Amino acid sequence: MNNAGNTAGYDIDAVVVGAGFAGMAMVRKLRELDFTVRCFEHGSDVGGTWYWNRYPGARCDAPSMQYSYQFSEELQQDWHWTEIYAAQPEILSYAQHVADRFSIRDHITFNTSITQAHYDEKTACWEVETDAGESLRARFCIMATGNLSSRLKPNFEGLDDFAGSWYQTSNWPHEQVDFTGKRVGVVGTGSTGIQAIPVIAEQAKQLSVFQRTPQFSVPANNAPQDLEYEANIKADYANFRAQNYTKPLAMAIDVKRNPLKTFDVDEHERRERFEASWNQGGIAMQFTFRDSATTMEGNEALSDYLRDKIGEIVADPATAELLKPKHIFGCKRPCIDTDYFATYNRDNVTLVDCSAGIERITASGIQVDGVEHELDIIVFATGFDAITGTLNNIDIRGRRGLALKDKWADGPRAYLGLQSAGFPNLFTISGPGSPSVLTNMVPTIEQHVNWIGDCLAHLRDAALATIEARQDAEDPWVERVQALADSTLWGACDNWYTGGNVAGKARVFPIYVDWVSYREKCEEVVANGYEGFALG
Ligand code: N01
Repeated sequence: MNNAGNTAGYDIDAVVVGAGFAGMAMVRKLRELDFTVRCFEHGSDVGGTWYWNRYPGARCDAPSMQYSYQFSEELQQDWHWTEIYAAQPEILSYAQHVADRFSIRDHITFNTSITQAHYDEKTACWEVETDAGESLRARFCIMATGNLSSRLKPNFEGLDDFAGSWYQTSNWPHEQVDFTGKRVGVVGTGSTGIQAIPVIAEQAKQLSVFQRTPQFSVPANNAPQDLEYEANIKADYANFRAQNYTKPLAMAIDVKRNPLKTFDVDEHERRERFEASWNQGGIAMQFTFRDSATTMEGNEALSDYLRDKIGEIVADPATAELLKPKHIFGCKRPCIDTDYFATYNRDNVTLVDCSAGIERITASGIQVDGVEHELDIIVFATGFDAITGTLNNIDIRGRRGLALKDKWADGPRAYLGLQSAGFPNLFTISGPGSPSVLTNMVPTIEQHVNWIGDCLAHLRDAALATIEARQDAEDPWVERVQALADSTLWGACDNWYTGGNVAGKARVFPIYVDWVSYREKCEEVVANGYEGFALG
């Protein structure tokens, strides 16, 4: 399908927005299928999340032998991950290697954002415009814009007056920031802050952590890659990947699935089992008992164990108390750390309770409860307008000029998280209504990429021009997503899953919580002739 300058009314088969792991895989897949494609990326290189979030301590919390592409056997055989959980520089260099190895960069325009994408019903084309003033017409528009890509700007009163330097973890400079001899303040104690704080503490003269809400965190127990383990996986990588696709979260978790519920065992055994999960580290903790994440009693037992752990690690009782979360485990995305709680035992680290809010930023620091904390550098790790933020920032209009952000004003509505009714030939990779951020992202991105690629090839083979989610498929899907979410405890407090961290944003849990049934449904839909989609 080489249609550049064609007479069919479009310049290119597909526009892909974003060159993170999703956009790169999509470009490669489309080229493999001989579609013409152009990808636009706001950054100056590939890598998405791993391009922007280059703050000290940034590291993946899914094992890298799994958080990696599987489309090329040669690639997965050749690449060696040096640690169980790779650090950001290694993941970024992997993305760059993939881009070079598969000539993906040839199709990417960097330093360029898509500002609008309007559907032209007459020609069944997407009219796309960039912030560089370029316009082009594409048959398909594929949003690979990421779930955590729209950073929340720090909007603290007085920030402009601050005489020192400030940084945002999600827009970290490419040059190293030197904290030596500096008084540093970190605002935010989510996954990002919890990774950055121990590393910054090692360099800074004084570190003040401004905590609004304490968080649960479990040690990663990261270690150098075990070469025997790596060799075993590489001996039959394809089978390992195939097995993982059948597992919850699309990930092999090295933990025996416990058929027991929390209170099926006595207190002593319960403690021993929690202890074993803690020592194993990573996300095993939440699978200690069958009901750890699903019932209030099970959750409370796990939460209490984790609060006790904080008390054991942190020497100062008042600081330990302040660090203990009051919410239940999992209603904010649990964190995985290296030496986070132990960092508060350092003489140069102070925890500042800003649960009543940061009053203002002054020329010389941050003021909380009338007390000014003097700082040379402030690091904001204050999170994202997740899942819909980046999509809503693009002027996307479907049939009859309907704006996607208006359709989604009360929460995103999409079928399988792949398409939204009224927006033909527009796809979202890991979009709202798919399992996305509750899975191991790279394999589940590839599942979407393959689904979309195969779908476009099917349309071409069948001489069809459009595919569009049907309203009567989308509505029950949205209800199903909500019903599944209601069976968990994850919507129980303000978090970025639900939009609860963004003022004025509609509160919805737009993530399908069961990867296994989701993948089966996607396959079933295709087997039934793209059931729930209108093909035209
Ligand atoms: O963002 P967050 P994040 N005044 O929203 C605080 C993924 N990730 O960047 O809880 C004071 O979780 C806010 O406080 P509160 C992962 O999925 C993965 O840390 O809203 N504080 C919170 O403490 C993760 O969940 C990896 O009360 C303010 C923090 O800022 C997701 O990204 C690594 C404030 C924001 O936490 C997002 O994590 C890193 C204010 N005005 C991230 N506004 C790995 O794979 C916000 N806060 C390892």
